[in-house]
Amino acid sequence: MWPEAFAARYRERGYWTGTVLGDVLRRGAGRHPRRTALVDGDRRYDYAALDAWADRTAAGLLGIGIAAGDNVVVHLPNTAEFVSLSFALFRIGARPVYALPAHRRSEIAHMCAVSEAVAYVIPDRHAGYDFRGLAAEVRAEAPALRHVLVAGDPGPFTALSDVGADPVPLPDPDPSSVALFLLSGGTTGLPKLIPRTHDDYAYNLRASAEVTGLGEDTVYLAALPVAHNFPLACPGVLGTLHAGGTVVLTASPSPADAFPLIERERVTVTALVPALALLWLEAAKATRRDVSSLRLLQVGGAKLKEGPARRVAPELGCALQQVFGMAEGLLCYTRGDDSDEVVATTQGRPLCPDDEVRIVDADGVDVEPGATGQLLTRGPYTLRGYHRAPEHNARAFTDDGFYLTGDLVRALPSGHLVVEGRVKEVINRAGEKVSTEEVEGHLLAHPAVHDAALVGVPDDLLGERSCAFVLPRGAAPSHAELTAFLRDRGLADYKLPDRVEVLTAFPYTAVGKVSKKALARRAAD
Ligand code: J2J
Repeated sequence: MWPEAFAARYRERGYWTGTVLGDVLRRGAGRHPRRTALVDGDRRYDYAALDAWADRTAAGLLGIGIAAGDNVVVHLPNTAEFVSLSFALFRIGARPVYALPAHRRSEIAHMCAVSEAVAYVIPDRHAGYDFRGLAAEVRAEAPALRHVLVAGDPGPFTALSDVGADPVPLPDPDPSSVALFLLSGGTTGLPKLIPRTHDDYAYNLRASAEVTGLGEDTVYLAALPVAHNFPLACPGVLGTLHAGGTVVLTASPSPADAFPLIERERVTVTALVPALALLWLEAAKATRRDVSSLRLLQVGGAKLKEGPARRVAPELGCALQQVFGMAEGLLCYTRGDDSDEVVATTQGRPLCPDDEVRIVDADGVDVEPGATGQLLTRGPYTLRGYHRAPEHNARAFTDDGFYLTGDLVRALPSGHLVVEGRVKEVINRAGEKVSTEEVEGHLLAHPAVHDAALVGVPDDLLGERSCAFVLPRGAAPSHAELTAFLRDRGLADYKLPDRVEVLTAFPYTAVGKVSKKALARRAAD
């Protein structure tokens, strides 16, 4: 957590206001109870109804013994239950640990273990997958888990809809306490949990809503998985509810599903990763749907190339905002009054005047202005440490609390940043982050794999794809065999290598480490 001098400054400057996240919805329900807050397919909730639902769920959760300080792994797709449950948990001071829909046993069991979760919340089925089977496996591995709650048909577990009771007086969480945990995409080895406090996340969503120009007339389409920081609070679902707008949920961001919703609900703002933005640009050429209500498209999660950036306004008929963000905190946005040039060629500038940014060389020394180096940052909504990861924290932060982002950037005199690459061992596959060390660890568990190295290969659509180089032990395993093996180990699909290449030896660097650069060149060729 932040040292007291920093906390005092962030309060004094009005970033931390003592707002708890449960109040974001409560205020809207008081001011405009009949306005539509949330649309999920045919289900529509006004602010009063969503607020009352969250209160009933909060009372029900307390009733089954979930209390302040408890952690709950929330593994729900973009559904109304995700939103009402999140507010219920915020209100009782229990902390959602947000899993992505694509996560499977390996990730979920790890999240349950690290957070000592007391409950795990799933849909019955989603995207052709039965989550109740997964829950049975996870429960066998997670002794602290007391409840499995299911949105839909519960099977052997408890229906989330049965966890409801008449509202009871609720405790007031401390605004400086942890409100939720996000999953890190940018670290080594197993995924880390990022604690976000009420104060810091309330600032995150409020300032993001301001800089993005959200208001009561905003209709925000949540097309990316809302468990991710970007569509959740940048400004996303929570920022839209703070601004008094309407959130429209879709589980599928494909143009075939999203365009009809934009037409029907007169959507004004949405957020996409570059790979999806490219699909939308192509689909916009031929669509008969009226998407003219769109005023702003946010694109982030991976670098948007200048070519597609320049196509957004003419081809989709809306403004573009580039977003360079991270679940760890720092958010950079291009602004409405930035020139077209800046919007097309930079990834924005930091959200908060008190976001401190350093750009350093390999020795940790600040580079000359305009030169490229690793981005370090600290500020009022950037974490000071991962949850229960002291060894990793010692490497991921400087002694004075700067977070090492692992991103290579350069700064323009205006403060806008251009992302030039990264030093971290992560593959950014269509905005989804794949830790090479994590996947290599699983590959090494295969009896026919002597050694393994995963590298990213540039890809026109996804930005990057993954290629696994393996040194076999005996007969080389096939791609299909390795894929089945990794799936069996419970790894999310987006982490499966897109390609497997068998080698007899790895190239090495001068200091005797496997040369990922040489392997990446080889894969790209
Ligand atoms: C290049 N790389 C980018 C960009 C993120 C908003 C937007 C994105 C995220 C996110 C987020 C990038 N250009 N525009 O949480 O609130 C890469 C960087 C960064 C990492 C963080 C948000 N935008 N990236 O993507 O935690 O490498 O958050 O450090 O998933 O994505 O990944 P993640």
